[in-house]
Amino acid sequence: MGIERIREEVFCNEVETGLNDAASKLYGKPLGELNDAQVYNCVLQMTKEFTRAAKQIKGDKKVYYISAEFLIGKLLSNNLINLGIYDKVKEVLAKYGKNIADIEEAENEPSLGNGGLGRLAACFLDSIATLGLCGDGIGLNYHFGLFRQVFADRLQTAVPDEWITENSWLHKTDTSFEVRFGDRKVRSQLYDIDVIGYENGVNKLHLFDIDTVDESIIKKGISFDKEDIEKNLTLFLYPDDSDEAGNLLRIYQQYFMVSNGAQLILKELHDQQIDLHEMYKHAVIQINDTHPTMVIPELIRILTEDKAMSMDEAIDVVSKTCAYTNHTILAEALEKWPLEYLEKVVPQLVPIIKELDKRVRAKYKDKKVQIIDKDKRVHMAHIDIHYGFSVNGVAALHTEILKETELNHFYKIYPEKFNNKTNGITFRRWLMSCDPELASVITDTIGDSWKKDASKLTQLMDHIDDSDTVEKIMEVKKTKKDQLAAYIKAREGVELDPDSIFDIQIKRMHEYKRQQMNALYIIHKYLEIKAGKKPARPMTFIFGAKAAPAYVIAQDVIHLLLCLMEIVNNDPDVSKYMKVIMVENYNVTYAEKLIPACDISEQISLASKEASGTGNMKFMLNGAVTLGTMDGANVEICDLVGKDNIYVFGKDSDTVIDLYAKSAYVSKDYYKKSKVIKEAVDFITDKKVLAVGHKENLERLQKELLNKDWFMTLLDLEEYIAVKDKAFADYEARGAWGRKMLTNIAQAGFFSSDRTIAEYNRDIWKL
Ligand code: 26Q
Repeated sequence: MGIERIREEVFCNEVETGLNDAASKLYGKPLGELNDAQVYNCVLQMTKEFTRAAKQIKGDKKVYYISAEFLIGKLLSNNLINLGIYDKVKEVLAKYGKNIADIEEAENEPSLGNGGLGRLAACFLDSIATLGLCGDGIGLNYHFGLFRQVFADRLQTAVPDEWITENSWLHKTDTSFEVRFGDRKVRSQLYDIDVIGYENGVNKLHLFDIDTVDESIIKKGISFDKEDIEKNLTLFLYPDDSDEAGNLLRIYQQYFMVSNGAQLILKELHDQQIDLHEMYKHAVIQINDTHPTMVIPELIRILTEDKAMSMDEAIDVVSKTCAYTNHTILAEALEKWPLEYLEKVVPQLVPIIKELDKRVRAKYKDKKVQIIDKDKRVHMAHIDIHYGFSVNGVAALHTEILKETELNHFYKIYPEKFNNKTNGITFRRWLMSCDPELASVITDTIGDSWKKDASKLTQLMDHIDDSDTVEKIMEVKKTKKDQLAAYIKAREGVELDPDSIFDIQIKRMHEYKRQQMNALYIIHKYLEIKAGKKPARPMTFIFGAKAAPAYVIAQDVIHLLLCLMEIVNNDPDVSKYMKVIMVENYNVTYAEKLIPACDISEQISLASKEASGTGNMKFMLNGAVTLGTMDGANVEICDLVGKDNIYVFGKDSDTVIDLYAKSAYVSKDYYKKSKVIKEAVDFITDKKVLAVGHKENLERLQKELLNKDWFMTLLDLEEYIAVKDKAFADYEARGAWGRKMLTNIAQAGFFSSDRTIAEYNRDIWKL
């Protein structure tokens, strides 16, 4: 027996013993007699034991990734894969009559993020540990993550989504700090979650909380008493995604996070007897968007007040420690807090912020780079740029736009601070875990070195003319479509045809992402079919999206989609040829089912508005072909796969930026000029739609498109229809389509977050 085989058996025995021990300890019963939820708890217990035995990553310098959101999703299968015991656990469970997929279902999803920014933070933690880098996450332990979405009367309603159960991945620690809000004090409690690298060591995600949170203050839906911070501080993740007005509670949360983070970092440096004048040699703080920006003044405050540093010294050392990532150019998403709010919540930071602003004013006359503007609003990003050593965008185009337009004034002052780090995704979750069938075809074709080095996926290009490989990839896609159809049937009660084309748009609901443009395409197809023009193959249009509860137009788009779903799916003339489905409560878990089953990936934001996108990367990795604008990381996808393997349409970012600058876009002109556009927009308030929907919502949405259309839906609609039709037609040349799929998979290696993190480390962190 070979040594490998012996090791495997030892491992297998350990897994089985571990599971049985957990079963008898937790339930006093053998594993085979437990229900799925109980078995889940046993696997959780055993995984924690395995993790305890794994190596804790150490280093002379450490990165602290501080973020208001960590959208980690379910952890079980990812952790088992990273520990290298997934197959063993599956085998042992099967021996006891349990299916690992059912056990995974029993885990609650921690939805501790809104969307891309939070999910990126989670992928980054996975890659930091996988590369063996010493680095922890710092965030908040929200008792309720993003709301659970429930459709009622074809409208979105929001209800609390509890995720913490008696047994969870959280470890209660002995760490606790005092946090002061003016003269009110609260005491924090730190919980940790282990971050397990792929076949490597373990880091930590530190989530701060307070013991006095009171879940009983929740009233109807997700409303609650905003006043009593002792009861509500970490109760909810804010459901805002880039367009919501902030308020005091958000500032309370942000300060609670950064004050705890700063104290934790300083304590760790103190434990290593580091001279704080040299803290930047041992610590680097990556600030994820502006939500944690107050960590800069907070550190300066502590260093000057408690650690006897001069203001000059403190500013110098903090500036050498902090780096900032920008995730948006949408003006409304850049945080600007009224000074008066900060005075109410964190008066102790105000003199520091004023001092930082004073120094900027003394040096630069340009008002656009001031921290406090004439309306007494504090521009959080400006603090990061002046008092951090690195500013990065999240895709090549995004970084160029920051440098040339949005942050051009700063770029002129600090060209050396600006750099690009194109986003990435962890292949452990977004391929190995969610599409093991595809992972196995890849390994059969090129071996498994791609698992540690994603750039090896390009070896698949050697097989592009090998019809066997292409065939296998297409068979996997069909399998995943069958699985998704079964899942959707069970959850939503809608029957999908797995032989139809699965066209999928899943992401937060936002006007700039233009789900409304996709809706107009669906209307257009519906009208064509009604007029007798039948498509070559049935089409399935799938959506998943949550909208910020206060974002009215986003709610209206959801309403329109739910109305179209009702009309299309119940029209016998049409439903043979097309179906529409908007899945309820789209989240990470749902994404893991939808992405592997996708044929066409909708990435149709208005050029210049989507900083990067990361869903686009997940889809391509799973063999979907992108239909997209030249925006965010789509530009890099296009460069990698070539024009034959992506469907590109729409005006480019230069044109769009120019239209904004000149206020030259008039949506009505497009409506008047084009019969197709007019018919589609008019249909929003057609009697068929009004019969199933609400007049108020539908009229408001239609008016918005005709009179404002801030994100220029009608500008790109005709080209979108033409290019989408072309994609559907090309799908019929099955062999050629299979080669497009393979090319996309082969070129996706660049988008591994391992590559992104290696770049952060090389250029910014230098661990
Ligand atoms: C700001 C102020 C007040 C309240 C809420 C907010 C807020 C909350 C969440 C602002 C922004 C967010 C989230 C932004 C986000 O997810 N951005 C996405 O980041 C991804 C990772 O870089 C990119 O791929 C996406 O393009 C970008 O939209």
